[in-house]
Amino acid sequence: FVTNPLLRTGYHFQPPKNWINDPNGPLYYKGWYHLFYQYNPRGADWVNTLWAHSVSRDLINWNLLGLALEPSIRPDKYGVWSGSATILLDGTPVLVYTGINRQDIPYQVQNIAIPKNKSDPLLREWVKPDYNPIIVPESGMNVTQFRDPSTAWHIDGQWRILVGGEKGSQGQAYVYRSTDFKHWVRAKHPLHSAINGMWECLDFFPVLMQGKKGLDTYEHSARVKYVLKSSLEKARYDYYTIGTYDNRTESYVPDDLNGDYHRLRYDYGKFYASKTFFDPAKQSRVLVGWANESDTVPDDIAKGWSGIHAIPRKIWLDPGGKQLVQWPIEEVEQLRRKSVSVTNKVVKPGDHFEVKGLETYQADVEVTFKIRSLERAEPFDQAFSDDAQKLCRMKGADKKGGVGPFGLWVLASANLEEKTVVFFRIFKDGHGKPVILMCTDPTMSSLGRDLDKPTYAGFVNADISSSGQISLRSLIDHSVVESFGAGGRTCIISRVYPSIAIGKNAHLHVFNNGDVDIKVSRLTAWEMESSKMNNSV
Ligand code: DQQ
Repeated sequence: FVTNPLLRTGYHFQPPKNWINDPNGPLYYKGWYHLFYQYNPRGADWVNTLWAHSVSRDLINWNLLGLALEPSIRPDKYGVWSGSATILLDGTPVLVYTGINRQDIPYQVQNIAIPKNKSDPLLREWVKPDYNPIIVPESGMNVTQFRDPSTAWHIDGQWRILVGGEKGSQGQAYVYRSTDFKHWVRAKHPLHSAINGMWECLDFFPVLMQGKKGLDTYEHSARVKYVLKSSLEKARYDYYTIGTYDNRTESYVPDDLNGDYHRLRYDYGKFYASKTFFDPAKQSRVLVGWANESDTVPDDIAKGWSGIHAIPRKIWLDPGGKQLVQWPIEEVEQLRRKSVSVTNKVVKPGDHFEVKGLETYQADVEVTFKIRSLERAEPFDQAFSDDAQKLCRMKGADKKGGVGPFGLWVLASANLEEKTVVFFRIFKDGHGKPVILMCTDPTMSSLGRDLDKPTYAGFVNADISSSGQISLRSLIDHSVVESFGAGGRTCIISRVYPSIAIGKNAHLHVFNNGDVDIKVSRLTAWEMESSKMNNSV
């Protein structure tokens, strides 16, 4: 059943076939958004990858251009791995990426590519100057853990770029500086380091302390905070901290000194190797990320494709300053078609109702739940305060609770033997303060075998006591369920492969498995049109 074409996404980015992973070097140039991505042109499994290239006017509808960077020079002969784009001061985009230069071990060096023809808005051809590689590991460095250069930023006449690494068990954000973007010298100390393994795909960018407007990487003032994101190779999650950056000492200090261990994540689901970029057209910072498959590699090869990208998300600092907020870019709403709304509907304990009158295998659902009282909320066990996922595994969607679990059954079969559950469960801590858990429970998502069905969960930092309500949005797309709790304070994307609840056999329900009434103040579900994914230009 995994080869059923109805499990391919309709509006989440993927090329026509084969393997993809990390988004690379997203950028905006002369009216076009450019997305590069790790790609295997020969099959649906990971081999030493290269960069494929798609362009878009809106980050939702894509044109496929082909390959942008292939192994072609000594410093990238055995692989063109991840990297980033920087727009130079004169407006020229450049790509900096990791090349693998040895066959026996993945020895990593950093290379640059520049457009052959700057007047081509599609940037079809890239040239690798003969001064490559621009950065090589020094003696004593772990040469197979030295990769994924970040977007560069410019302050006081100097460029800085980050390269991720590992020293002992410490993740490293090495800083390299240059005045001409050719010759790079490492700053004595890393920007930051911490004990948690290799830091892949580092991203470092400023955010305004107030408002949703995004900033370019070089905007540096007293009114900004910085975000440092690392993709932790072992955990396969994207973690970030918020902090301050001092360009004189070239150091970054997280506001929460334990932040490296408190583990804020962009997304509590299957979301990895993400990257942000500044969109000058919309003046916003946009996050793109990869969601891999949850089936087996032989299944991927049989179906001929593997990997999708999440819907690009606008990202900004929460007014409290302690976390980021993410929301699908508004352009995705152009795909909304037929809709159905439900208002002021009470769901009694143990009840559920189906949202009828539309197809929901490719849909966008927004719902606001009203909770009359938190009196019956279950007591929160502090032992789980750092492990939402474990709590959710124990108290899955079908375990009765006090306030919740309540939420959505998506991609549900007619007889409900298959369903993916996206829900909230509200607890009360020792001081009577609500603790909100958001989960995606895929354990019943498919009767198919050999599927990885991890329960994903995160806590939601939202004020439910005074508002008495909480919102949920889910973007459903055949084998993707991408959810945003409380306006994007907590996000969970997961991959599921129903064997019955496919296409027109997929249903959508609202359920309440708690002990108190929950009111749906408003629910709107839209059928989503497919985006143009791989058109030619
Ligand atoms: N994938 C790339 C690496 C990166 C990893 C290779 C993260 O450059 O560290 O495909 O998914």
